[in-house]
Amino acid sequence: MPTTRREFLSALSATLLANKMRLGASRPVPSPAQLEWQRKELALFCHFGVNTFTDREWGEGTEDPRIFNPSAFDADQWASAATAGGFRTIILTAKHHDGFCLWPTATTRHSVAASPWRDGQGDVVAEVSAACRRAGLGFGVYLSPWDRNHPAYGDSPRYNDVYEAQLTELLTRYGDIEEVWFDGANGEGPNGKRQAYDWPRTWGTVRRLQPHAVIFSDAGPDVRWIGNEKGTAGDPCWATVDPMVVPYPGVDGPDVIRMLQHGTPDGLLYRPGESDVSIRPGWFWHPAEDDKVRSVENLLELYASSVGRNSKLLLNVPPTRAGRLHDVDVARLAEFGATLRAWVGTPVVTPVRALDGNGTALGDPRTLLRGGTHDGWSPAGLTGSLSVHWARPTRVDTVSLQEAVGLGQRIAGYRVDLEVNGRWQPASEGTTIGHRKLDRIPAQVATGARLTITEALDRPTVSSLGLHRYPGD
Ligand code: FUL
Repeated sequence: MPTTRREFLSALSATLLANKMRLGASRPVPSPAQLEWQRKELALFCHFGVNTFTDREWGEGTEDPRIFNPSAFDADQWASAATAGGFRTIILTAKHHDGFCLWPTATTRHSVAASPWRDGQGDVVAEVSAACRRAGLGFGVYLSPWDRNHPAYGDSPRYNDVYEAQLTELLTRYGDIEEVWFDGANGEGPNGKRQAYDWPRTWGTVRRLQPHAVIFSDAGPDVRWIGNEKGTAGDPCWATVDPMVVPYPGVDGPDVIRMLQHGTPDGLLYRPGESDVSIRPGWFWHPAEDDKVRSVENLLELYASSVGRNSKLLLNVPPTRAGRLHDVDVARLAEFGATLRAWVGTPVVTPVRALDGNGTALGDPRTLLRGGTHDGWSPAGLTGSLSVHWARPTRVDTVSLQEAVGLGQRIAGYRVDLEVNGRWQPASEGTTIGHRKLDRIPAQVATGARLTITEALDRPTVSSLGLHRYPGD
């Protein structure tokens, strides 16, 4: 790291300056790419490669490329399963730690070109990116820096050139890349050597070749890891972080995990968290796990503990040896998508009146609270309340709140009360809201809801307040 530390700090100060200049804001605000990334809420992760054929999680790098031979590869099937589930992006493991490349690269013979699949003429990255484009989905790549096959690994400058060449191929051949996913694993190479990665160079390459892509690593720079692989963000969860606590990928320790989980209200950088988790116990497909696919209820809980806490959910669904997503997983995704649309996608009440804390009418709540990124309802000062009212008593058990995060994340305390039989009853309270906060509450038959902002770091703007009912309740 020491050789690159200076470059890190200069990149950091450039980002800080850019943050300050954007909208002239006093608090960090998201870049347009970060904002768009978070609004998509759900991305599908696909771990696919030689491990799919060896039934392993981490390949050794010694696998024979001839084992890679999906029998009925169909990237459109992946894309339609993603769409049915409500996912907006697919991120593919173009290369995992075993070093096998899913595209015909000039940097190694250890790739699809040496496999019998499509007579060595196939290109998984090309087919998945094209399927995403046809389906209107974003496309992202995972390129493992750790490479247990490449002979140059551990010979730092030489391997860094190889890695740069691989990244360049991926970022120049397949159209728009929405997210580049950098895993922090740094083990030994085939020669027993460890590699010093050159992150500033790598990130610079992404910026140059795909300026609209967001870069993920545990430390950012655009999107941070949420600190676990359970699909659970911290509560509270700030999009802002202190970069001095998480200065570069691979840095470890309890302070780091706390920062990744919760962010910090006084963080200088806007760096929202991504929650990666698998629909099965493993990241790759294993036949023995076909009956261990998460239930719809469990997936909805993951949504609530990630997206519902101001994070993004990156759900891994691994393709099988056929090169298709398994029927069980496909059915689960479709059911998850339908249930989520019926729950968070469908408010059970349509408020007809909105009043401020003094009882003054605020205009049509549908216009005021329509989920904008830069507008909504704001109290006169840092705190205040708003109530919405609807015509018929209705059973509700979930509150969904959104903050206009385009202005920066500002809300640091809130309370929700429900109007039950003409009286306000406490329903939920919390700290951060951010892009979305989802609170499941004891079911009540209510005619109104009141949101009170109890603490904020700057004048807050609430962009939506939705009342919902969990399907089946
Ligand atoms: C980890 C890797 O070691 C796993 O195999 C998987 O790819 C996961 C998403 O990241 O660090």
